Amino acid sequence: MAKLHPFNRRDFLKVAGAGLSVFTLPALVAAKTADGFIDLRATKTPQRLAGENYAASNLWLYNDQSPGPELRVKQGGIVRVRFTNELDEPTSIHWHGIRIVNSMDGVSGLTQEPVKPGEAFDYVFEVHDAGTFWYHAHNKSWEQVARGLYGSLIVEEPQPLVDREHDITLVIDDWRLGDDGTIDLASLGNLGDWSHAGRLGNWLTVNGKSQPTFKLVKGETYRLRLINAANARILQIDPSAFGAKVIGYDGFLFAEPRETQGEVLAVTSAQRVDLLLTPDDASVKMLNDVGDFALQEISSREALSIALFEVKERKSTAAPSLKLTLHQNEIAEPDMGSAKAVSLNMAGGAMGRMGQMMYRGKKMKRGDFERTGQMWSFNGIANLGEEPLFRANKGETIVLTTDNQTGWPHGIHLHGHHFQVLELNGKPLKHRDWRDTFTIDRDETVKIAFVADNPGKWLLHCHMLEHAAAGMNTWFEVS
Ligand SMILES: [Cu+2]
Repeated sequence: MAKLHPFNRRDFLKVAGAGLSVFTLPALVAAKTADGFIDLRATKTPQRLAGENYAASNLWLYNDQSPGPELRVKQGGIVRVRFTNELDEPTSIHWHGIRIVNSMDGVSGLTQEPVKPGEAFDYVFEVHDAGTFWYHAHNKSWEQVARGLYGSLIVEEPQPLVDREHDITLVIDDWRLGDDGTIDLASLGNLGDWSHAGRLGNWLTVNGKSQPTFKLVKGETYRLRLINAANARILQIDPSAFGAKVIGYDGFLFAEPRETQGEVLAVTSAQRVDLLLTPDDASVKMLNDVGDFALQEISSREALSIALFEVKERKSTAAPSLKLTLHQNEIAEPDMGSAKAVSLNMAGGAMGRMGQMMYRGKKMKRGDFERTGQMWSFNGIANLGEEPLFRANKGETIVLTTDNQTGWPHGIHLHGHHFQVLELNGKPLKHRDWRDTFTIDRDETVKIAFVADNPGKWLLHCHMLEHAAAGMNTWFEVS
């Protein structure tokens, strides 16, 4: 895996010492239109990524912000977004993890026509589940997301776990910067990335900043919402290193907080992890003697700090009280007795078994990859076929067994539904967590189950966006 590092250590340190360290929350509220819609625009925005000594990158952002404005809504509320496309190419917005009405899912070419340059589209949908979600472009995602078209979507519980001041979203991205410190646009669409691990970056940001510092108060409890917005990078973290407990994945909270005790947590592209953290002397691996600590990415030998946390002594005597009941979203349990079994064989990619592969009804031949960009397949078919992977009647339980015969890990995202992860390599998992994206390593088999209760045509794809572009896409229909 390409090494993730500050773009240039010396410059990085200069930047870090120059006062970028105090983090301010991104703008929380986007402007509203006269008729009550959130005004969200895809904009072409020059922005510096590597620091003041480098030129601005040509980014595509929502409302000129990286990440886009955080959208917040109460559970059961209605999201109303008037989206205007100010880019020179079509785009659409997917509301990742929301069990949404199909026509609002934002998948160009499947659930809507992409929004043309200069045109607008109203997204209106109810949010049934509370949790940590996000939104991002879903047309040519491999380029549009890489250039910055994403933001967080937080659905608040009726009684939030912590107050707003203790509720911190961290939208994490890895950008690929060139030698000049600007986003490497020339490598977008590089077929080497498409056939290998996807586009991995070399510059890590949280909420658009490199290694921001969050100020915490000792003894108070915080909720951290981690969102992996990277095109393809799997982030590896150890929440127990700073005393955090894991309370949920992909927006759905567990019944109880979980201690991970040194276990490495893989957070694949598009996945979210919610953590609960009470900084105190006993549990946190300190960075210094005043109790500061870091959230670190530990996939390479040299751990890299994603974000820093500065811990201050509490001034008042009482810490805010904490309601420790974790909110449970209502979701139908799979009925295993009457389930429909579906299998999904993943093949292709560099160093993998290609087998026989069909693309747009034709057998792929040697040399076709360079021409079509297609080299990954689900059940022998690259990209969306005429026929769905399966059809389900509304309310039917689907058990999907995925077998990864490629040489690479993947993160598979199911649209419109959350599922339970049942088994890994034939062994039942200790926790049947609800997710919308699951990780599958090479030679692994993962079994998931869900009730197909949301009518429409839905995408099922690898969320490593280059893999999706190069074939790892299919669809299913619920009627
Ligand atoms: Cu993949």
